[in-house]
Amino acid sequence: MPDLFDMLAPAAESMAEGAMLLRGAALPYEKDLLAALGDITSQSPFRHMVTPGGFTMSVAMTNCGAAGWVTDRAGYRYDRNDPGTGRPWPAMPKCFLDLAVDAATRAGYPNFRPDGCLINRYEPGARLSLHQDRNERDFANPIVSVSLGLPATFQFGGLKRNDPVKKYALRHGDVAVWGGPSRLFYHGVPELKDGIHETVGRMRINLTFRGAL
Ligand code: MD3
Ligand code: FE
Repeated sequence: MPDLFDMLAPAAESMAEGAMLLRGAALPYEKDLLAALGDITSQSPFRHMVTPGGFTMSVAMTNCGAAGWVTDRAGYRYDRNDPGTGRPWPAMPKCFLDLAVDAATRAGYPNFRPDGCLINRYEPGARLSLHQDRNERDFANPIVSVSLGLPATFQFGGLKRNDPVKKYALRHGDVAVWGGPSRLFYHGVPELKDGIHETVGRMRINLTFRGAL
């Protein structure tokens, strides 16, 4: 039987085959997510990582869960330890896991159990150029993303870098699930516009839940 939350949730919007946008789905979790985020970043702070090509990323990152995504001159990979602290990444908070599993279930992936969450922090001007996410072991797992704070434009293309891109506004509380054919689609975020969000401040935070290992 659907609970009150399901009944009040707006219908999922399809972005592409396998990709669903759940507007506002993180809003009931907002307070818990922001508190848990503070715990995580006190243990594993945001940092600007370096790409294999030697560029410092404008997006600052950290991770929680068993596996964290990292990049340095040696390449892109998942690591059980935070290279900054030498210790395991902070555990995945229950509210993170609950939201990811709930969203994946609503999008048609009831068996998804993420083992890592990459946390991206965009300050005004930060951007993420068009890329594919292909460091995960099994592309049958979807990726769940949660947007918090300032709104961003999200660019979503196809399997080839030169495929035409669609643009979506991703706002505070929006959750998207990327599976099936869309799992390997190129995507990116152009420069974040300046602004101040009333609960998150002068930044955008994006959580991406992954089956990494
Ligand atoms: C579509 N993050 O962390 S979230 C990333 O807003 C990343 O921080 C962006 O791309 C951000 O890798 C976009 C939406 C997203 C995340 C992963 C995807 C869309 C995706 C993987 C495959 C297809
Ligand atoms: Fe990505």
